[in-house]
Amino acid sequence: MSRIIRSVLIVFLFFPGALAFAQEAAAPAAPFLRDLAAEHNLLIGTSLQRGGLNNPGVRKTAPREFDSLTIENELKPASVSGGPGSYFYIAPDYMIAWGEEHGMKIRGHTLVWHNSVPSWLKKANLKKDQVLAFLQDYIATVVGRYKGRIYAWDVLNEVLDEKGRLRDGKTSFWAETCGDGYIEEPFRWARAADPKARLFINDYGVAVVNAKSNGLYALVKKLLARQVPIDGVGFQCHVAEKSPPNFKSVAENVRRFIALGLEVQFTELDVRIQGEPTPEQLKHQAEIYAGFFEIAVLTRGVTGVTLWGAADPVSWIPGAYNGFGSALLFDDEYNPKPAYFAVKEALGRGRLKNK
Ligand code: 9MR
Repeated sequence: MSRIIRSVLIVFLFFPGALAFAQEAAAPAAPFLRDLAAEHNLLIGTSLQRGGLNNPGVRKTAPREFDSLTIENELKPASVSGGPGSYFYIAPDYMIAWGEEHGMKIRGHTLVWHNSVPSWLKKANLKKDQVLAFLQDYIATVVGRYKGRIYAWDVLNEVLDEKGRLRDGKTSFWAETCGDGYIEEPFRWARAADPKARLFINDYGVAVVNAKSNGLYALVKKLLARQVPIDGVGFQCHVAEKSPPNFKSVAENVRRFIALGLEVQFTELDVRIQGEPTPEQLKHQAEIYAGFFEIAVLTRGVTGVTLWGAADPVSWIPGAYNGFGSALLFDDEYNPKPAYFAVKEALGRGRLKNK
C-alpha cells in the first residue's frame, strides 16, 4: 500500500468527521439546477416513487435541484383505482404534500394509459358506455381532488403505435373497449375538473421527426381543430447513450408543435449506459443531456424538462434494461456526474428574455 493511501485511510479511521467533510466537499454548490432553470422560465423536474422518498439521498438531492415533481407511479389508474368508487390516495397525498413543502410544482401522471388499467376494470367485462362512464367519473374525481395543486396532467399516455397510428385493440384495453372514443373526452373532463391544469398528451419515440411524431402531430392538429382542450405535448426521451437522437431533428420537431400554439416538455428524460460506465461514456452522456437542455433553453415554448428519477439508485432503468444503468445526473452516492455539470452549463448560458 502506498504511503499516501495509508495516510488517507488513517485519517478517515481516526477522524470519521473527515469523511463527512470529503463528501460535503464533493456536493454541488449554489446556484443549483432549479435556480438556473428558473431564469429561463423553465421548470426542471424529477420523477419520484413513494419508496424513493424513504431514501435520505433522494430527500436531500431532489428538492435542492428540481422545482417540479412528477408522481412516477402512484397516480396511475392501476395504483389509484381499487374498484368502482374506491380510491387509494395515501401515497400520492404524501408525495404531493412533500413536493409542495419544497416549493416543487406537481405533474400528474397519468389519466389514460394502456399499461395501467385497473385489474378489476379489465375483468369487469363492461361495454363501451360503461367504460367511458368509469373514465369520466375517475377523471372528475382524481383531477378534482388535486385541483389547484397539480399544475399539469399527462391526460393521454402512449396512445400511438410505432407508426404513429392510434393503438388498436390488441395492445390497448381502451381501444379494445372504446375504439377511438377515449381520445377526446378525457381532455374535456380534465378541463372541467380543473380549468387551470395544463393538459398534455405524452409519448415515447416522438422526440425527432419520424413516422410516430408525424402521427402525433397530425393527431394533435386534429384535436385542436375540434376544440379539444389540449395545452401541451410531452416527449418522454428515454435515450440510450449509444444511440443519441439527431438534435437538429429534435429542435425542428419541437418547433412544429410549438407553432401549433402548444407548449412542449421533455417529460421523462434519462440516458442509459450499458455496463460499468467509462469516462468516455459519461462524457458522451453529458453531451446528450446538454443537447436536450440547449434546445429547452433556446426554444420559447419549451416549458419543462423532467428527469425520470432523481439519481441512479432510484432509476427504473436497471430493472427494465438488463445490464444498463447510470442513466441520471447523480451517481450511486448522490454525487454529481459529468452530465450534471453539462446541464448546469447549458442552463447557465445565454439568458432568454420573455421566455
Ligand atoms: O418508471 C416507472 C416504473 O417504476 C414502473 O414500474 C412502470 C410501470 O408502471 O412505469 C415506469 O414509468 C413509465 C412511465 O409511466 C411512462 N413512460 C415509460 C416509463 C418507463 O417505463
